[in-house]
Amino acid sequence: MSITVTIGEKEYFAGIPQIPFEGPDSDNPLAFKYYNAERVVAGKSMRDHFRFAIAYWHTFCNSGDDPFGPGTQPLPWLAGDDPMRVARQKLDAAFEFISKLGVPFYCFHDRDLAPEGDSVHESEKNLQTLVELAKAKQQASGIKLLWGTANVFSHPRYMNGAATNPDFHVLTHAAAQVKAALEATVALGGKNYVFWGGREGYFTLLNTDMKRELDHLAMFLQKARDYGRKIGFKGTFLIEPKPMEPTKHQYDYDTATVIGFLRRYGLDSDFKINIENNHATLAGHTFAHEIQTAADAGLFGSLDINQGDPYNGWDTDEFLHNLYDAVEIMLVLLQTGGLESGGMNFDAKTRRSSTDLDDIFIAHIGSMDVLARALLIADEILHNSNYLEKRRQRYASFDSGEGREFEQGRLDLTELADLAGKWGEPKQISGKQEWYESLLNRFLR
Ligand code: XLS
Ligand code: NI
Ligand code: NI
Repeated sequence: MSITVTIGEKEYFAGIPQIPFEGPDSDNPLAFKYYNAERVVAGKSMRDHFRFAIAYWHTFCNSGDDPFGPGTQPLPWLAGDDPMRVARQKLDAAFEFISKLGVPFYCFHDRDLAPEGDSVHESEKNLQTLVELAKAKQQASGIKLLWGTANVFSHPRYMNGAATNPDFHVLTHAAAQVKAALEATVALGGKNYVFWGGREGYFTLLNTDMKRELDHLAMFLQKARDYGRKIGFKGTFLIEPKPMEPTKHQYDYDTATVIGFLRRYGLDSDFKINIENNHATLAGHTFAHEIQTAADAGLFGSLDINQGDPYNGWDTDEFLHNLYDAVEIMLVLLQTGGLESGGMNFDAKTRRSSTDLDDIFIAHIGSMDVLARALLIADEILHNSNYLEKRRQRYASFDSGEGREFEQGRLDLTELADLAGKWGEPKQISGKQEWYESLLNRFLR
């Protein structure tokens, strides 16, 4: 399953060939040092461990603007005044980039792919036109769609929310967009469909009926699910939690909150969770914690792979480059069965001051390598150390005798209390945190 380089009307990344694997000794910034798609680790190729996907919005639509200044990165495919022409140029650039990088998947919002028109109908037509072109590009390159989604947060009409907007009229526009984005996802064979509730939240409870808004959100998701299934979508619906930004309090705060929501409204057999590292940081959790929480609930879906900055409180969407964190993630993924129909979507952008076109390649290659290296390290820790045995031993008192009976529900509170009286004060047992941390560091090589 290899990817064929696909160039459109114009070659945007001229001089850059398909990125080769050259191994850890290479100093070529445009080569992989660790990511070798065919290499099998723990019974699976690296391609299947990661299922990397390129985020259309950051990589092809965003030229580095921030609240304090305009874009700095001259992206040649965004030049021109005709929005449909620009959309076609963007598609050319996207498939050239993704195929040269050799990545198997991509992800988009409706508005990344095609511009909004003057009416609901015209917006739908624009999207359909681009979907047909994208279909041909997918066929020519072998690249597939990991997920589609609708951008129901940028347009000013969504300033008070989309599915949770207090004005029903606004909700209907969100429905029109989600309907068209679901159709696009089905037409392109998307494996998943994502809901990130950008403006689904509130700034002050004084003007907010939270219960009613959450009921509306759930109803909206149920109707989206029903429509998706009706038009033949067999994939997974995903909710992407984020605690804040743009709203002060977002309803999909973190993985645990979303698990509760899905179960409360009976959505947990169609929906799973798409976890983003930077959002975990904002919620005060590690990425590993969020993945473990979702996996333990049987609701782990997919990943938005990036990293935030622990020193400030917003979504900086940096390319993941921290090896230690990457190892923790891969340890969890290897133990929980990993990505099934999910993937690792680069919801990340190059820094505003990284203005060369090849910086986009360097950024993605860097992240793919750090994750591939982390996979090798995590696999070694699991196979060539006593890590698992040591952790299992911590719980040995539940493996037999009364501990076992407790796990089986056969001891009541009085019987438990009697044991405390009989056994007296427990012997102190070290948690050995530094031992575990040193072990991980010993394998970082
Ligand atoms: C924003 C979100 C967004 C989703 C897709 O913070 O991460 O990019 O991934 O709508
Ligand atoms: Ni995201
Ligand atoms: Ni984000």
